[in-house]
Amino acid sequence: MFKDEVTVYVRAGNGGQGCVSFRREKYIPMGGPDGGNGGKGGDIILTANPHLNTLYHLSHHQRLIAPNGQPGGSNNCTGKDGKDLVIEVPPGTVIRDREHQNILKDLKESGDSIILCEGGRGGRGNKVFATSTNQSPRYADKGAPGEERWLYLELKLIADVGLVGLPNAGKSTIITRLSAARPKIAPYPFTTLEPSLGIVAMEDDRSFVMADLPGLIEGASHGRGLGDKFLRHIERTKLVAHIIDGSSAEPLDMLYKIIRKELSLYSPKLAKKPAIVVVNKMDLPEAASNFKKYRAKLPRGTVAVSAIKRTGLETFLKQVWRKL
Ligand SMILES: Nc1nc2c(ncn2[C@@H]2O[C@H](COP(=O)(O)OP(=O)(O)OP(=O)(O)O)[C@@H](O)[C@H]2O)c(=O)[nH]1
Ligand SMILES: [Mg+2]
Repeated sequence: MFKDEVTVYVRAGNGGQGCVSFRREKYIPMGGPDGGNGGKGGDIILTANPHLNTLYHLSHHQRLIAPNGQPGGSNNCTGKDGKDLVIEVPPGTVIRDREHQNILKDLKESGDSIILCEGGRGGRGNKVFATSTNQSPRYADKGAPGEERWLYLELKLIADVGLVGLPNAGKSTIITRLSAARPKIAPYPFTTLEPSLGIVAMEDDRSFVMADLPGLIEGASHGRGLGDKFLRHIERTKLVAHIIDGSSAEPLDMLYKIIRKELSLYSPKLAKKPAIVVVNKMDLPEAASNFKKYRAKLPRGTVAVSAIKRTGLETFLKQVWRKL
């Protein structure tokens, strides 16, 4: 299961209570106060783990609470600190405050991490309060409460190039030809319901990350089809590869414009990203004649490929590499 947004409540541990205690030992009359301090509560830490690629594991845990510090003990024993709660998320996770929607941190690289809530300080034991005028204080501090907040986590996959296009254009077929990713492929629209990533290895050790996305249709910005929310995953790609089904009965330049329009409605910034247009299914005679007919109306450098016959894919990769 893929999940690219979750809201969670997090709370750091409370500080442990300070201890009120007096030293009582044979032959040591009036041993004085010996209550230890409480331990600090555990922090809430978020960290980016490169082995994760979804937020699904957090969707069952609405509340994540770090352990409290232990109370102080007699004999000047300090309570144990609560263990920090480390929450792992995939790189590319943007952390927002749920209420104000401001970005608290963008965990872009693997290993990036942030302390989101600090554990409460432990309370001081009665020993600390002893003074010359009050040598046997009968009070101690309570531990401070841990910080708490609601978070909104949003995953924006980090890929170099994202495949966009109408449903059935052959996006998933292309990524399976170029990488080890194996999204489902079928001759009906909306086969792909969630994005997937694949690493494309070129010769001489060069490689880049490609993202296959669900199909977009006209009106996606108003929620038609699967909507356009998954476009967040190409907000960070350096490049957009726009796949067109060459065998379509509709004019190819019109198909091209539908997607361009949806991209700019989603985000003008996205629409300005460098793009490569790919006409697929060139093994079919309709595609070959359509390509000839509409080539001039498509952007310069449009590549013709057949994912099934594996033709043109080299040229496509070279173009991608040059633009990256
Ligand atoms: N003839 C031919 N068929 C192709 C080619 N590429 C893909 N197809 C077929 O087109 C259909 C759709 O392919 P997908 O790869 O699932 O298309 P998609 O763009 O990922 O579709 P959605 O996930 O629904 O958006 C499948 O039946 C594929 O076998 C091609 O180069 N030539
Ligand atoms: Mg697909």
